[in-house]
Amino acid sequence: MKNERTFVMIKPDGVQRGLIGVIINRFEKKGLKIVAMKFVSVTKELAEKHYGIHKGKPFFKPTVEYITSSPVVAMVLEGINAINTVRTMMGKTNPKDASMGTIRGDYGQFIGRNIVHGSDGFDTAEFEINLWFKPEEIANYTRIDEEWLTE
Ligand code: IDP
Ligand code: MG
Repeated sequence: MKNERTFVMIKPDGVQRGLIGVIINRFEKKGLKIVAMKFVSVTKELAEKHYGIHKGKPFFKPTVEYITSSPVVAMVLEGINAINTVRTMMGKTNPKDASMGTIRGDYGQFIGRNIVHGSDGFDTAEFEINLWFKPEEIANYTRIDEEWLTE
């Protein structure tokens, strides 16, 4: 089990539907540490870089349009197994297939409105964190509950 950082975004529908607080609250309660966070109106250029791996796929253009349609909350979360923990907490890409108890399963209904993004692996996390944040925007600190969170 490794201490990791992962990039997480509350997508435009999450912001518009007033879900910022409940989503952040889930990650906080799990014990993931927020080490960077900002409210961003995403440019087409940033969206295209973020989803660059999907360039050429039929959902690329609509996804770029979706992500640039309204502000998002971008953050870096840190914790043991943070990358997989966030993916598990988000649920499957299509909210229709996502288990109840996951963010997408509890709050979403359509694949093109799936509320939240989380990096899918170590290399992607590094790429996305560097794409969205400058090093000085990421904080190094200890949370007072850390020693009670780990064994
Ligand atoms: P992920 O967000 O669970 O990692 P990816 O396959 O990496 O899923 O797709 C990136 C994003 O592109 C999805 O979260 C969703 O917003 C959008 N997307 C993926 N597949 C489709 C699709 O078939 N129709 C519409 N949007 C899609
Ligand atoms: Mg992905």
